Amino acid sequence: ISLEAAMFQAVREGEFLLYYQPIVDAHTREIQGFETLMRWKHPTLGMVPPARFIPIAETNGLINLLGAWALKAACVQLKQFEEVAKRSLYISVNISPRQFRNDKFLDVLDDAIAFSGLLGEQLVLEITEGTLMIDPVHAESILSKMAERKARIAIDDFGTGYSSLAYLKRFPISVLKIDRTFIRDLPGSQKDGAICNAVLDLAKHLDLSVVAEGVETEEQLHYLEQRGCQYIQGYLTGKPMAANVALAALKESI
Ligand code: G
Ligand code: G
Ligand code: MN
Ligand code: NA
Repeated sequence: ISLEAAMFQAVREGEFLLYYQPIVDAHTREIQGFETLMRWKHPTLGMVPPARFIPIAETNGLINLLGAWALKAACVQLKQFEEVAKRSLYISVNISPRQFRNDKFLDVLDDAIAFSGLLGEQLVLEITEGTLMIDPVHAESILSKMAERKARIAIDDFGTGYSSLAYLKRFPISVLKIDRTFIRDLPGSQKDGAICNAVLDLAKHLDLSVVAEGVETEEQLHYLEQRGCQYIQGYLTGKPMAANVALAALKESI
């Protein structure tokens, strides 16, 4: 059977699960929140990477169902993380272009917030530049409704899309996530250093938070921290992990 047919079966069988990658304070390294990353544990194929199944789900529309489940499950999970950590945390969830444009998206968001009992401000929704640019007028209306709910918007893979900086002025954006391709060759690469510095400077003046993605070495963390990057996400400070592993990490940190 095709991967696509297997996906519908997988939804029924509950084969999708969520991993959580820590987002830490660059200075203290304390966990501030987690990015939710979907996984598919297929009984015979093993772990199917999201790069294989998300594009299919995006094409056939299954992403709306999967994404709604992920958003709600992640919000509920965050409550348990907070109980163990004994402090407030946030959860960052990827929203695909098709989910973002779906009529039901705001209902899905409201349901996740109400069901979990999270505050809107504990929720970060990650979208790409491309998602905003497909239909900027519609995007503006959805984003303002998200802002009413106090949910924050992060631009994922920042700097890799085809868009102008004008959207940073137009839309209520709170967070820039520097794409890991700009981090990989730090601190050696002058060009990547210049790009990171420019993003950090821009963010400072626009009052945005910055998360550097794909941080794998102490040198990279040090470089970014020295330049005012407040948040770090990467294998150095935590790989994407199952919920029970994340819980253990939080327990250890108190
Ligand atoms: O670990 P990583 O392989 O988890 O994820 C690869 C890509 O899959 C990410 O860049 C992200 O864009 C996408 N992805 C992972 N989880 C989700 C999800 O829950 N929803 C959406 N829309 N995309 C996801
Ligand atoms: O596109 P998005 O930023 O949503 O997805 C994050 C992706 O980056 C996931 O596939 C995740 O597994 C991966 N990732 C997270 N940290 C690191 C890292 O330190 N190095 C590399 N190479 N990939 C990472
Ligand atoms: Mn992301
Ligand atoms: Na990214």
